[in-house]
Amino acid sequence: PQLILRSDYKPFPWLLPDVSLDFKLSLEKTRVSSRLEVQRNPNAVPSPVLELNGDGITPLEVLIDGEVVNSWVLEDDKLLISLSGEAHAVEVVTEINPSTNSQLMGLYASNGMLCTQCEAEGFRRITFFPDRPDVLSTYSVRMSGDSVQFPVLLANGNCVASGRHQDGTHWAEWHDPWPKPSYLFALVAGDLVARKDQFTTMSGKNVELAIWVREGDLERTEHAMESLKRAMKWDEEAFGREYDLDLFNVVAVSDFNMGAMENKGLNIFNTKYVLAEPDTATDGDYDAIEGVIGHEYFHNWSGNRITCRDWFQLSLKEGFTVLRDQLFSQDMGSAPVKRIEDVRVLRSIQFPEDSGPLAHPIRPDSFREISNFYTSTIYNKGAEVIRMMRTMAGEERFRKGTDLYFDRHDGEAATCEDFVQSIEDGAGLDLTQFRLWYSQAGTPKVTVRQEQDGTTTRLHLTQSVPPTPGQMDKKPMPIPLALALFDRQTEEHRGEELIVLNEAEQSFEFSDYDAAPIISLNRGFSSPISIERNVPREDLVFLAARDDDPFARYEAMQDLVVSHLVSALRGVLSDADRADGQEAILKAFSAILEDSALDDLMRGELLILPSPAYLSEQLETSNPQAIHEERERLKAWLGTQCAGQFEALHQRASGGAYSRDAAARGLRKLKAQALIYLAAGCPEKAAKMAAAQYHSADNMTDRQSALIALAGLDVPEREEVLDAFYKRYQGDALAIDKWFSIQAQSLHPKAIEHVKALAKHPDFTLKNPNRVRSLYMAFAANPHAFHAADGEGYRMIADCILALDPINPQTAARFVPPLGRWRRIEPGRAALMRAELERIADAKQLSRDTFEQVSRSLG
Ligand code: BAL
Ligand code: ZN
Repeated sequence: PQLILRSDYKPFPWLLPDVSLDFKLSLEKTRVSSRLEVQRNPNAVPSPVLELNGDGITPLEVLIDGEVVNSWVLEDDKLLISLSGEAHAVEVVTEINPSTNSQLMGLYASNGMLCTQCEAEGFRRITFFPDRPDVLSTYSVRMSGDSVQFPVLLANGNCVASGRHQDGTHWAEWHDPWPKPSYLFALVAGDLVARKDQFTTMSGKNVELAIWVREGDLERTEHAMESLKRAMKWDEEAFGREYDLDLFNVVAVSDFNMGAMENKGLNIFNTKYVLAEPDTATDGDYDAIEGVIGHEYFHNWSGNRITCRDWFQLSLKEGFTVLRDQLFSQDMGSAPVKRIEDVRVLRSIQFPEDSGPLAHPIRPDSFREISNFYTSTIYNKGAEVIRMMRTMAGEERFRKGTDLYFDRHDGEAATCEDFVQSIEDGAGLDLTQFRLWYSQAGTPKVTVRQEQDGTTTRLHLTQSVPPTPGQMDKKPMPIPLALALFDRQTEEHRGEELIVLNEAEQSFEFSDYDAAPIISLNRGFSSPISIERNVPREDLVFLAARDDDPFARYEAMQDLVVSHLVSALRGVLSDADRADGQEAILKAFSAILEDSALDDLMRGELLILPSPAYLSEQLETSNPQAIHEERERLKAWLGTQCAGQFEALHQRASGGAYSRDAAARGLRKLKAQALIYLAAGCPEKAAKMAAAQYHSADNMTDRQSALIALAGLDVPEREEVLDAFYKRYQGDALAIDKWFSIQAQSLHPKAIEHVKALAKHPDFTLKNPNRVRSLYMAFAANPHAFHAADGEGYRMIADCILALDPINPQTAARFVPPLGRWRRIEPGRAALMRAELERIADAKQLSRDTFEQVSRSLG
């Protein structure tokens, strides 16, 4: 497959101001007639040929200005039409079979309904089109189909007409007045019902809201609707953005590659991010729904009104929209907890990506298959990069920058550079050097040395950005560091400061400290970097107990645990050191357990140990099973030492009536943590508590946390509760996904055998992405099972990739990164991982998606 370069960008030679599409809908044979009004683009190099992308389709008929013509050729899926004049009407007819579309890109059938997914390059599977984000058109869509099978017909924009034919079919016409690229096109036809509501915008316009689902799911849409209204209001207040159509539709589908999709006026969602009621959705699910509903809605401005010039600019819309959804969730709930959760995702997913073979800058320079670049780097690091600009500018000036961006580029297909320039101009910030964050991959490493000279404290900082594929030498980047210096005597600091490290080596001085202060650094995670510094254990214990920045408090706790576990894994921990390290962690733990000023959501957060993925990042190469064992050993020790406290905590947290307020959610989080530690330290007691919690639970959060604890234990209650869960939720796809993933990710020594058996379960199918992920993504994230020394786990993931690739390449390729980590794994396992990648590479007819990921991983 061809390598596409960012530097090759050229504007499309033709403009397509208006597009009309006519769909004769049927599950097996949908006929699509398109009419494109084309004009020469005065700002592009002229071409006598109109080049339209296609993918797996053939033209049945091509007309120019109403006449059937033969002046076209089909070349490698591209339809090349010769045009002589300045402007023409080009019509193309195609036929597609939605029911055999297992890739779930383009128009496909899901449980008897029809829906679309066009980002990034799915529209070309529906009709021939310049399927690139910088070609903006207004769309008129006519659909007709069986009125019993498809009673609801939806597309982007507003419904302008509808009616019935005498043969029992019906039709609807939709018009979207806002010019958009083809990736934002959407259509839905099916037997759906809606929760309807309204929203009045800040200028007083009324917007009809509807969330469309299968009939039995209507009860589960209240939270999504409330989240949507909150998101609409928040975007007006936080970013001055008002909704711009009379209608906003959301549709939930159970077969979906992504989480959701921001099609103009017609968001299509994975059911996972819409449906919630206490019996079926955890607190985490509720939060995720609020976040994703917000995210897709916010795209209406950051993505739709201003879209991307080309796919290299993906982070322009995704990084910014992730930041917007993060800030929204921070404002709706606990800001510190949300910040910690976001950093945890970054460190467990994006940091490993940035230090592996698939590392790429947030604005990549090349790709073969754009689907492979919907990554944590583009999304989460992209958000962090924009967050740094916000930190440096301050909220008010940052808002001036975003206002300018929205004003300046409304209606355009823009670039990351346009965004940075707008922030620079609007916020009054010099971002010359900062632009390197867009072009350099890799997580910067900052080393810190603290020196006390009389009453002067000096911080010597160095930075380096590690080499990544295709980028061996890096330049220093501006790294904003929020810090506070705690006076040892008063145990207070004199206020938070922001310093910016922008050289390879730099020193910062702080005066009037009689003794070396305790330094709280990178507060709020002001920069997405890793920090290397030797902080005395007692200072970390102090910060974990006392820092007024909640993130820094969490960080101190993490550092305490990470440094202990990493020393143990490096084999440099004497018995005495081990005992001292454990005691320090215990002291910090007890302070957290006992601190009456802490809210329980935050307390629960502080008790979560660093993830195995983050721990493995601290080592050049690692044995993931050894990391797992060392981490479990600490957990068991803490579980035993704090058994009484955890039991008391569990007791305190049990018994209250279900509520979704922060206090009740905090208690459920504590129950989950208590069971996790007790299961490690006192398994029999934990099994009884977990089974009792399961049976008395009135909500999914408590059921799930009980099941997670039990799934890892070899106790009689395990089977009993797993069966009870299955019977209770049989037929409820999202709940059964949890049943699969809890077992696949369990601590049970036989997890690998359980996964093999689950792959043969009648409810397992490779055709539904949620189900595949619930089994195999959970398994690939289970270090002790996936990294079994004999390579069985690697074989299973490779087999999954090979079986899934012909069905759904986009989803198959997402399973390659866990194997691609081989260079960071100890040599024995690395060889086994590499061998599996080579086995995949040798397969015939590999998709472009999987081919690219495997070849980069072997590279
Ligand atoms: N644009 C793809 C799904 C999302 O990021 O919202
Ligand atoms: Zn997005």
